[in-house]
Formats: sequence, C-alpha cells, structure tokens
Amino acid sequence: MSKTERTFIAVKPDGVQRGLVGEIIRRFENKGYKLVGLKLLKPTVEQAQQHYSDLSSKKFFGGLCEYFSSGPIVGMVWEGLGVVKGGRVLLGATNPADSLPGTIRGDLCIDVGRNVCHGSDAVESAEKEIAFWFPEGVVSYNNHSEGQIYE
Ligand code: IDP
Ligand code: MG
Repeated sequence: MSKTERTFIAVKPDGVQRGLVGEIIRRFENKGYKLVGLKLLKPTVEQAQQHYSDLSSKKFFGGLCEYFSSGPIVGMVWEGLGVVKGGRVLLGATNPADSLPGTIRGDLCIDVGRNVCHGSDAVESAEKEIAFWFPEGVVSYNNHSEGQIYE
C-alpha cells in the first residue's frame, strides 16, 4: 500500500440536490485523505453507461444511468494510504439498509437507488475511473499535515 493510492469518489445527483456535498467532503478531509481532484459536472447518459458498464446486465442499469445523469455530480479524487478500501468504509454498504451508523450511507440515506455517493471498489477500477472523469489529470501539491497524519 502506498500513500499515493487514489480513489474516485462522487457525490451523486441526490447528494448534490440534498446539500450533502460539504458533509461528504468533510468526512474524507477529517479522515486525513488528501484532495487532489474536484469538479462539478452533469454526466451524459453515455458517460453514466460507461462509468457503470460492469453493471449493464442488471435490471436496474437503465434507472441507475438515468439517475446518475439526472443532475450535477461532484467528482473527486482522494489520495492516501489504503484510500480505496478506506473510502468504501467511509461510504458504507451499497444498500443503506446494511450500512452502519457512522458511515455516509448509514447516516444520510435510505434507498439503494438513492445512496448519495459513489466510490471505486478496487485500485484498478479507481485508476480507470480517474482516467475517465479526470482525463486532464489531477493536482499535485504538498499537504502540510502529512507529517501529522503519517508516522
Ligand atoms: P457501489 O456503489 O456500492 O459500488 P454497485 O454494486 O457498484 O454498488 O452498484 C452501483 C450503484 O447501483 C449503487 O450505488 C446503487 O446506486 C445502484 N444499485 C445497486 N444495486 C441496486 C438495486 O438492487 N436496485 C437499485 N439500484 C441499485
Ligand atoms: Mg460499484
């Protein structure tokens, strides 16, 4: 594991509409992860289909892509030791009914089809998603807290 591992996290349209952008960013900031990419964008249906292409055989695929492209999302890239797995821990389980209190989905939503956030599920998918949503690359800078976050 490396301190420069990266993951793609998105606040989905329901999270943006519900005013949860700051809350979701706060949890990643408070944990100590480093923000290296951030943008507000409205995905096209084609972008949603590409992003979720692994799920194209699921019966909820059409509704999922319609929902994901229905309004702006906030796309982010976060960096840190074990951030792919750790980011999924902050998000909670896919179905909010199975998400523990203290997680984003456990605290902030109810329905699996409106679960407010996305997070990459593996290092390889994170690399693919970051390249897809941030083709221009991310931002490189020194985090002044790094010596307090890591031994
Ligand atoms: P993940 O977002 O936790 O990685 P995935 O299995 O990759 O979960 O599914 C992607 C998204 O598809 C979920 O976040 C959720 O919004 C939606 N989804 C997953 N399963 C269902 C379902 O059974 N019904 C409706 N939507 C679903
Ligand atoms: Mg997934």
